[in-house]
Amino acid sequence: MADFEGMAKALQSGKAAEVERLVKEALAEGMNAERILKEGLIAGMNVIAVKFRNNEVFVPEVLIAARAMKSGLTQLEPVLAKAGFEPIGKVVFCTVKGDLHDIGKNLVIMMLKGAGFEVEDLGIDKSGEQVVAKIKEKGYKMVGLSALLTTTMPALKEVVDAFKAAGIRDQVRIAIGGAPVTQAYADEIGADGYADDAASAVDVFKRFALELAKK
Ligand code: B1M
Repeated sequence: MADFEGMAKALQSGKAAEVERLVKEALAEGMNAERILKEGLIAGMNVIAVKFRNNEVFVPEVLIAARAMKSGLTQLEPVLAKAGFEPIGKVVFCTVKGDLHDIGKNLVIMMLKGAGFEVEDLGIDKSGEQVVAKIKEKGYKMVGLSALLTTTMPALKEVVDAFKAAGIRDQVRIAIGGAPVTQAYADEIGADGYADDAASAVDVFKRFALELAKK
């Protein structure tokens, strides 16, 4: 029987090799990959997300847990792809034009992946046109944007405006975040959501997924 609890605990402690071993063992004994993902890896990451929100763990612990999650995901991905596993949502994420900060973005992306989202990471310094092009190419409907500088906050609006200019603003949900960003700013520029940390970002994208499923 697969050791889901052991997997979740090893992930929380950042024991990447242990997670990899337990996932491999579970697959070898024929355990369903989706169950391993949900009951082992995502379950472990959810605990970290809650602790992070409550200031019980901090950025280094989250990054170490995320690395352990990645080692498990690497084992699962080929099996999940073959089985046609449907993520709960698909997101294009980047840091906006002029901004090179990516630690927070990477953390949010790791949490999103940990929660079962598929994320296309466009990287840093990306314009509205680049985000629109990627959304069109992939057919995704959710966008996450990070800005860490007051001087690059206007670039968040430029992405929202690029979707308007492309005539597809109503087809996508856009969430923004980053240290200087606020809910008031999100409202001002017409973004659909704002999150002040990685755990809240997961909640925002879960809300988006529900809204889009109803459309
Ligand atoms: Co820069 N930098 N930096 N920096 N840097 C800040 C942001 C700054 C506040 C430092 C300071 O002066 N006190 C300041 C900005 C001031 C301002 O605009 N108000 C600043 C500055 C001025 C600069 C430069 C201009 C410095 C210079 O060259 N003169 C320059 C700009 C470069 C550029 O981007 N064009 C610069 C450069 C750099 C480094 C390259 C050296 C490095 C970045 C390395 C990297 O990211 N790979 C760096 C760093 C490390 C910082 C600080 C120290 C740390 C940022 C960080 O990673 N925090 C930062 C000071 C600080 O924040 N205390 C600072 C940890 C991270 C986990 O938090 O990114 O906030 P954060 O992400 C959080 C939330 O904000 C949220 O979730 C994350 C997890 O909880 N979140 C989202 C983030 N994105 C989200 C998106 C979402 C949702 C939530 O979407 C839905």
